[in-house]
Amino acid sequence: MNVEKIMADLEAKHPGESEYLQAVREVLESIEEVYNQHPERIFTFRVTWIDDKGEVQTNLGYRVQFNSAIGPYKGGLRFHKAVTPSMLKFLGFEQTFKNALTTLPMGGGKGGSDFDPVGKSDAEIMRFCQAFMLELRHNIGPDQDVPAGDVGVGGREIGFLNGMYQKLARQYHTGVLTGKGMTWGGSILRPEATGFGALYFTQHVLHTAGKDIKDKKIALSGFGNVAWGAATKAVELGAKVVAISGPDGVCEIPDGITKEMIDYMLDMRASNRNKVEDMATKFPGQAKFTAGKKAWSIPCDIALPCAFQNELSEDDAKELKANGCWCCCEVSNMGCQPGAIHFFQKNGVLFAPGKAVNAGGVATSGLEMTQNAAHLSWSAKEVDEKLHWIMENIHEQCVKFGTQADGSIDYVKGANIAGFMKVAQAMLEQGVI
Ligand code: 2IT
Repeated sequence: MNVEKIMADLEAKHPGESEYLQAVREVLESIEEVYNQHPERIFTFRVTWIDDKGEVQTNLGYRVQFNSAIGPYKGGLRFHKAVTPSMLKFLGFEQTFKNALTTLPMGGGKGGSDFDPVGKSDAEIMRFCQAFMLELRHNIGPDQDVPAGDVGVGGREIGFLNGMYQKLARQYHTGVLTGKGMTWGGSILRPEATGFGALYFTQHVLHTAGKDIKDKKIALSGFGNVAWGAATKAVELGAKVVAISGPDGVCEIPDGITKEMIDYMLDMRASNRNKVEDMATKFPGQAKFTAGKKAWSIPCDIALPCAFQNELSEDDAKELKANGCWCCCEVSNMGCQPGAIHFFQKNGVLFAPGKAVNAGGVATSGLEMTQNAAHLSWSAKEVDEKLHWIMENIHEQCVKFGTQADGSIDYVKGANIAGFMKVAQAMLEQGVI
């Protein structure tokens, strides 16, 4: 984040408010230098496990504890062959601001491994998760650091991780991980929450622009947990999901995704094959697979990146716009490349960034922690109402800090400033530590 750019934007918006501008500059300058570069702590560890052939495999595991000014470190674990410390640092950095936006008392963290789940058996996944927890357990706990899922880590993996944690630590607190199963401390709606929250946020963006989601065509990328939740809520709200995608290509669904197809996304995730083509094989009349193409090649009104960072390039943005797309809400963390964001903003395509749009996931993790701490569980209605309120509040914060002189809303600026100001204030008030 660049202090001068933020200040120039703020000065344009609040001309002459010298005390306010001075206070903001002070906060930004005092924190930025130290903060941007430096997570509080990074653990790196070796993970050895035995594959189904009886051979020893070795991976690297990490936990980045980025910032704890607002509460215990909180953020997901990513298992993906491309995981590096750099990737986890960017995710931990984003997570810190995102968590601040949720209004809940959570600091920022991220972790994971370069373990590649593709093609692994359930038994191999279990042995890997157990070996990973053998090390990770030393640095986590309900008031210390609370990991959850991310790419490659869902309910199955959280189960294996939690089982091993409890066995090793002999501590049966339910709040060590979030995204747990419903019978062992999980929150109802946590699996759906990232996608549901993203659609609630999208609705606010659309309503603020005088539009409605009903009957709109949505192209989304991925077919994992986040894409599944987003597709479920999109259909419930009357939109039509016309594309899903995977690393192998895109499935076009001209008549819109059905409930059966959405259910099948869960089987595709559980199979560890990582191929979206399986949807077209299962539903040949309804889904048409094209190898090597992205979801952004399918004409739509709204694009929802739900897979991986940098998955939407400037060229993709141009193709989307040329095909009639007028809104992109980033659901994946940093899903759009800078050139794509710039193009959207310059060409009148509504754009909102991941740290605001996808915050419903970690927010509901926060609600899971609350339920665990109080030893109770809330109903779906209660969780959904809280999730609604949180997404509305995040949207309001974006409007407050991102409204431009011409009345348009820069959601990127709004989310960055709102999140940053809260973290910076919490750090300043707690002194040099
Ligand atoms: O990127 C994210 O916000 C997540 N992967 C969810 C983190 C969490 O702790 O629920």
